[in-house]
Amino acid sequence: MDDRFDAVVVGAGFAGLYMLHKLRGLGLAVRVFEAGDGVGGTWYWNRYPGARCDVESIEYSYGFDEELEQEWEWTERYATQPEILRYLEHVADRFDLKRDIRFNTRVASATFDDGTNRWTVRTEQGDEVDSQFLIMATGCLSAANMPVFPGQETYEGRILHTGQWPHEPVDLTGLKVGVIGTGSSAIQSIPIMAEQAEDLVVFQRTATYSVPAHNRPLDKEELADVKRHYRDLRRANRQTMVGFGGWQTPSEYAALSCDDDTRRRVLDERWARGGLSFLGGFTDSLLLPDSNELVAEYVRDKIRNIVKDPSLAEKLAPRQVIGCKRLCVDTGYYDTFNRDNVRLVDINEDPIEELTPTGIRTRSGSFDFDVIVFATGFDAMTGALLRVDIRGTDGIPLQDAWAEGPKTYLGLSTPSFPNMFMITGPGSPSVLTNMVTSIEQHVEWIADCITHVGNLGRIEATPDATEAWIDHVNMIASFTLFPTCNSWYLGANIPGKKRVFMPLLGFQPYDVKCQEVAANGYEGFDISQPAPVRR
Ligand code: N01
Repeated sequence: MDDRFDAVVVGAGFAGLYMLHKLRGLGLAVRVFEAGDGVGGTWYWNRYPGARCDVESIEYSYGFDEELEQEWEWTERYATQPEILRYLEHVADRFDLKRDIRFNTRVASATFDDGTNRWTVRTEQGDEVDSQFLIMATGCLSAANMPVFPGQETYEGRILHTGQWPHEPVDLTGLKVGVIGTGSSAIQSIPIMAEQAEDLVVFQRTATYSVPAHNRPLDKEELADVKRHYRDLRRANRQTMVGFGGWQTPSEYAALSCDDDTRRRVLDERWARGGLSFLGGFTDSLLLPDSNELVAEYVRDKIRNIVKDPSLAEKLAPRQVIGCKRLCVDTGYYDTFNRDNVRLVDINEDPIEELTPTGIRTRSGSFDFDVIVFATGFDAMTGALLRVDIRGTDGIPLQDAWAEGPKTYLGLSTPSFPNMFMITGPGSPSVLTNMVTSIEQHVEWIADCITHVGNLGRIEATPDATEAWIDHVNMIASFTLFPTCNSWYLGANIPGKKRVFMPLLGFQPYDVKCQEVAANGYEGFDISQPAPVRR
């Protein structure tokens, strides 16, 4: 029947595509709903200038199919958004996935029926389908955070959000452009927008640590070598805490106990290599404030060396713990502020008072803009889940169940919402890892679990296991410096959002835990499997 499925998957990004492929391979009838008119998820929406992944392309790719990884040729160390989107299009075509995806279709609600143990899923476009399992592959960073400033409705220019960038090219040549925000999206787009715009003003709330990408083309030899050893790399990545960098030697130094020369050498080497592994130079820098400060001050010094105006350099130099907010990776970000057409407004000193018909008025001045770019990020990790009206047993809304913050067991499941899984949900390592490694681990675990539960079965995380898991996630975070700043990991970027540290630190131990849970008959879950009908 057209409207009855074994599984409904919401989202057709990296997670939804692999989930569909995996479940179809098990012989299940699957329907995917995708709001966009194409596959790609985050790589479909984030088309802002300069968008690229800051996990290296050879690692930010699927490992589930050896032929796929052998045939695809990445061209740069860090792939651009268009290249990643082409890759996902290729995957969708290669595995004939699109025939089971409804594009331009946004899921509005999902309601669990206690009697039948099935979900009814309704879309904004009027579909109503019925499914045993509901799998939310909605992404951790997909619900745009669009702050509303006083007077915003009066602004007559164009407002763009980096996470919802138009599909047609946006030409900023000769325009006056304002950018609000200085996170990863801003750091990548500002240098490129500055080359086009006549005048670019950046409104900074929190200065950002960024390390150079040192992006470069991948040469054929290097790629061929990786392909010869791809299995080893994938295996090694699964043994790391972050799901990438499995071939890199783990640090043997604590910043507080090595001598100045060694510390300097380690930092210089990591800076010269570029990328996110900069933070892995020392074993103690995400644990001890004094160690962290040594690394932070190194980056501040780099900023002081790059930015010619000393007072501007001090404004761009972050003060919070490095790594507490996600580290950024850039190409020419700080240097962009040496340009004559670029200005910085520190909105802590000079807050945005309102948007006017012609631009932005701060406490001390007015700026006219043709375009204002909101690089203001996302309602991370829970936003996309809570924007769907999901109702579990007894009609309980997910919004109510998570009023005090997300409550999950393993980041995969939440009590009172049987037969619903989240891919890279809050409480799993997700955003603190290479997302593709985490997605593959989740998809494979969910597929095994669904096979175990079987047709007509029902599985639900127990409240006790969930409470214990939340304590575990918090306990691990409390050993580190991660909870010490206003990051989106804590929900601190969204006014009124309950502050809870959402991701779990440590991919490898998490993977082991998930395997143990499955091996022990899915401990922490209640499973009911009706006896098979005998004829
Ligand atoms: O969003 P962000 P993003 N008034 O939340 C500011 C991934 N990603 O889209 O820090 C004024 O980091 C906000 O200020 P503050 C990556 O995981 C990856 O840049 O909250 N300012 C901040 O400066 C990343 O971390 C890649 O004080 C406001 C900025 O807007 C995540 O996505 C590329 C404000 C938002 O920064 C999100 O990145 C891009 C307000 N009302 C993204 N509200 C790569 O792989 C927010 N801000 C390279």
